[in-house]
Amino acid sequence: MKIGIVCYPTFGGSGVVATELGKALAKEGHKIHFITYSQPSRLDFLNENLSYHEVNIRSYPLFEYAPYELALASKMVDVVKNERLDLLHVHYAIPHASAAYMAKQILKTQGITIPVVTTLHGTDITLVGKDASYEPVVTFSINQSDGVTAVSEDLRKETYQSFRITNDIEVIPNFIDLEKFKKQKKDHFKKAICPNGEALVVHTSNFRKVKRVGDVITIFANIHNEIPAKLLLIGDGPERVRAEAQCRELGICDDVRFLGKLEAVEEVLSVADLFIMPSEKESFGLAALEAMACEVPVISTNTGGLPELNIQGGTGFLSNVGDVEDMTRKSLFVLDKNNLPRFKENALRRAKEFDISRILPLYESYYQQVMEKTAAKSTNLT
Ligand code: GMT
Repeated sequence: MKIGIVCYPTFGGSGVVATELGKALAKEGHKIHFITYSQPSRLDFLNENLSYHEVNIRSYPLFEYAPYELALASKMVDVVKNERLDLLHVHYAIPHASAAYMAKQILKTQGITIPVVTTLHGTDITLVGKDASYEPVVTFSINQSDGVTAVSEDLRKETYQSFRITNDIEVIPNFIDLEKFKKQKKDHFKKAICPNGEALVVHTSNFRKVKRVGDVITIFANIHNEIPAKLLLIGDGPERVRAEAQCRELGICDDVRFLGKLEAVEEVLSVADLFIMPSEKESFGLAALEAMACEVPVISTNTGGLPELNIQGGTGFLSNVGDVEDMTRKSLFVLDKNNLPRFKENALRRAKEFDISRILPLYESYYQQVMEKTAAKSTNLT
């Protein structure tokens, strides 16, 4: 198949899923064309099956806000036509699904039918999409997509609850490449961070409010009061400055390190003992899956799609949003030397259920289904 993939090229989960999916499809022999405003951060190589088309956004003094959606739609038209694509797969509804709708209508006037699959990732539904400034467009473009997928059962449910959706939504969960995300032997690294055998706690996120990084710091400070421990924070974003201030107030700066955006997250996860994800909302929790693949148990909230990934008492524990005392107790239980090996084993076993080799065929067969349905519909119309 020749597939156009549209996504945010940054470090965010939706961009990571889109890029890893494209790379895996290319390995299977499909021709993949990424259409984004800059080269996706995980697209570290290009080959005969992988191409990248940059969306050029022309600025003009009249534009206070450059019309990105129009530039994107124009680029989609161009790539679909010139590369003879079979399907467009857009990740994150805003503004990709509506731009794809526009591209599809333009192409229709030129006798070209292009099926569009939209994947809902989370905040495009649970936070931003619901806002009155976007809701009508999000509802319309989901209903106009030829196929819609959501990354968890919970996100599917929430989409039906929050929008007037007439389309079927297929659940295809996030996935992991276990070749890349696996526990590596990094004893020297562990020794450098935890010279006295301290427990190593890790958090990865984009440091937005929804991630509740403040709770990570509070939980860690509580753990630190009980046992020798270190905290590594990976990623960057608006809440980082506040989190740094909180560490200073709690007097734990010597045992906390902010690593910023990292390419090789798996190297840090390889030496971690516990991953904390206290999010307010989380449609799936890809960062937690990455940790589990590296044999790291997870303490998370019980919100969104997290209970579909993290197993209570198995791969870690789940608590109510904001219940830092409960998350502390559970963290200490998991970190107990008598319990940790069992949790680590379970985390890896669970991660294997989301191996890319299991999830990729779900996308391939869904594409096939959508293409057949769209072709049949357009034949009936002519
Ligand atoms: O909030 C993030 O982590 C980024 C965001 C995105 O769209 O880039 O992630 C969402 O999509 C990921 C991939 O499908 C999911 O694993 C995350 O759970 C989801 N984030 C939220 O729902 C907050």
